Amino acid sequence: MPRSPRPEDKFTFGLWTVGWQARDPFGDATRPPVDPVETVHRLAELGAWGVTFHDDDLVPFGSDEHARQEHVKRFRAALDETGLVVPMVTTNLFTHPVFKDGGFTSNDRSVRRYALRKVMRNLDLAAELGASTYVFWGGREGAETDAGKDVRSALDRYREGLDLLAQYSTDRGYGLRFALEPKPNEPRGDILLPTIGHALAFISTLEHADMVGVNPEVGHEQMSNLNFVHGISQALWQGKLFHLDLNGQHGPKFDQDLTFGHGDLLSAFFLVDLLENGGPQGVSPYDGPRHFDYKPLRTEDISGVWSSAADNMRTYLLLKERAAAFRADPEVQEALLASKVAELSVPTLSDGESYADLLADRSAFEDFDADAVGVRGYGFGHLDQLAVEHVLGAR
Ligand SMILES: [Mn+2]
Repeated sequence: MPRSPRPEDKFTFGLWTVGWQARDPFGDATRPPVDPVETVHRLAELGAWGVTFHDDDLVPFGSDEHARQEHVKRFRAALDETGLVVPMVTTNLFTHPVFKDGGFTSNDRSVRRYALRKVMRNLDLAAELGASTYVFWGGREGAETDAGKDVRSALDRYREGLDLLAQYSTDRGYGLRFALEPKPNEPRGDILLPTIGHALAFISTLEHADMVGVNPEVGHEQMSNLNFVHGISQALWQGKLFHLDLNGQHGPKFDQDLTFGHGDLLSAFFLVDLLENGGPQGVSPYDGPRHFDYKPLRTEDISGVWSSAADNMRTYLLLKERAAAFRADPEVQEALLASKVAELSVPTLSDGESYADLLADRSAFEDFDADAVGVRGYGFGHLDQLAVEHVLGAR
């Protein structure tokens, strides 16, 4: 039995997750709308730390300034009552028909100018609510046809938009960090910056590259059949893991947004192990929010919504317990040693050794018995079995 979630676990949820009315391309809503104020109270009761939102989740699109102020005021009051924080905010540049060809990369210049203004207005609100991260998911930045989109120009415009917004945030002293969220497809046939790797390469071209990182989502990488743990590891390695979206996914298919762990459980286990124990001496290499971006199943009623929210946190804490037990198991430590896992952190050349020294080292080549070394097994299978048994609670 895991303990109950606590604010120090830093669990956060998007308003749009529990608030999803379960409309899909084939069917109508199966649930009523949920008032953001109720979401704040429910999440606080469940032990969450914070809540996140797209501008339009909090203030319906097209609201006048007075209505906007009222929505924000009610939300703020709920935050004050519960102590919930808003660590991340983002923009909806995908629902309204005006964004059907994208926001920052629409072929229509007037749409691009409108999109920038929509983000700027919401950056003001994000800063006002104390957010430290601003996420950009460009779900409509893409195409269905290669004929209709000049991808190099689209990337120019994407960069222009992010450079401008980074300058705006910096000039205003907002202290926000931007996090780009990759996704390969859906809703567009092909989305720009489809994977963590594409996003990292793009970020290196930005004027304010230092304040821009990534917000990878479990299912988005797995839709492309990529290993999420590897992607997160590289983002950490490059100092670019600014935020992350946890959920579940059954391999390459449509974006399922399942409850965390409900999909590839072993990957979820190794992800939690990485996030909680992956640093030197077992110190967490990531201290940001554990943010859930999932959708309660369309088959569930409103009570199923709140129980699924709790399930995300419960599964994370269970896996955290299992990962700690895995690390503490003497047989696992022995297996790690046999597999030479720690040896990979030893540089291939010694301190001060040059390639000339390597060339002079006969034991490295001339006298190296490749056949004998080639015979040795690494024991990764045994290590993996130990992990499986820990996940199953068998050890
Ligand atoms: Mn998703």
